Amino acid sequence: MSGPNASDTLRDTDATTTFKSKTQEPPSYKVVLLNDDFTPMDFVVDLIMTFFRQSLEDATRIMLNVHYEGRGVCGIYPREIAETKVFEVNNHAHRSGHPLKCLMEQN
Ligand code: TYC
Repeated sequence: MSGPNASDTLRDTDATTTFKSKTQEPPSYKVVLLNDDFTPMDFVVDLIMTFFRQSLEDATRIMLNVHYEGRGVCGIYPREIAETKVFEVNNHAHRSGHPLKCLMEQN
């Protein structure tokens, strides 16, 4: 047998029968970097390597994607980890005198 059964599903009340698992993954969040005209490229590459544990090659690719597309995803995390990344990245940029901004978006 395959498919959902009565013990692990919820039945919708409308005519369309859909099933929802009771054991859903917690929501994940994209941590997004925004482009600006002032933050130096090498600072952004360093920041991506440090805070998102990326290689020089991948950090450079992500930075250039942000530079040309206006924004880019640096990583996907559970809510509290994403919140900490955003806070630390924005703090680091601000303390260093750069306007770079980081935000999170639910997936
Ligand atoms: N656009 C910046 C420059 O030309 C580089 C940059 C990339 C800034 C990514 C912010 O999130 C950013 N120096």
